[in-house]
Amino acid sequence: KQQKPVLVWFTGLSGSGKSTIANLLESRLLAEGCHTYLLDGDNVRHGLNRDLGFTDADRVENIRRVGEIAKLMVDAGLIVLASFISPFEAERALARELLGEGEFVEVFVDAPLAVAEERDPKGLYRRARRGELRNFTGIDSPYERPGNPEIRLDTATTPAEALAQQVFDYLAKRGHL
Ligand code: GGZ
Repeated sequence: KQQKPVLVWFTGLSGSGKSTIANLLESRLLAEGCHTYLLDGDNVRHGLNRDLGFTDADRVENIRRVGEIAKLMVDAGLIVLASFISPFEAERALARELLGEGEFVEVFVDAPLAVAEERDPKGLYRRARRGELRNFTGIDSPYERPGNPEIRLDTATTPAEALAQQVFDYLAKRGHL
């Protein structure tokens, strides 16, 4: 199977649907015979980045390391999906520069704060609102909306399967599959 390696970078609030969409996309890619790897908080923050928390400085370092690891994986020939809040435009831009325009696709998973907060699958927004959890993105820590993402997904109106398909179609159109 001939594939053109790329880093697909999902950014958005906690509860926006990043990981759901990234997982659906990965399943679609695997069904096509693509070689993929999904990086997210679950497999990175418990290992490589277990020394990092959620201060601005730690988030910057989290995203910097993820960019470097993703670059190695793209060099190895993989289609890499990265699913992180990645709240700062500067670090997303750094990942873009590291990979180069031909190997980077930024996907803004655009859910209004009210929608993400209403979902609150882990009760984190609730805890943040009560002041039990500090530096929570969207509550007392900033999220900088991407100014010029390749793809913006509207999760408030469209089901996750259709959004994953949108990204799949974009990758196919760009000749990555
Ligand atoms: C934001 C937090 C926080 C704080 C724990 N702020 O929805 P989740 O639970 O499963 O995913 C979120 C995850 C965010 O980690 P990232 O590595 O993606 O963040 S960043 O890119 O900003 O470095 C959330 C959980 O960790 N979580 N505390 N204070 N999200």
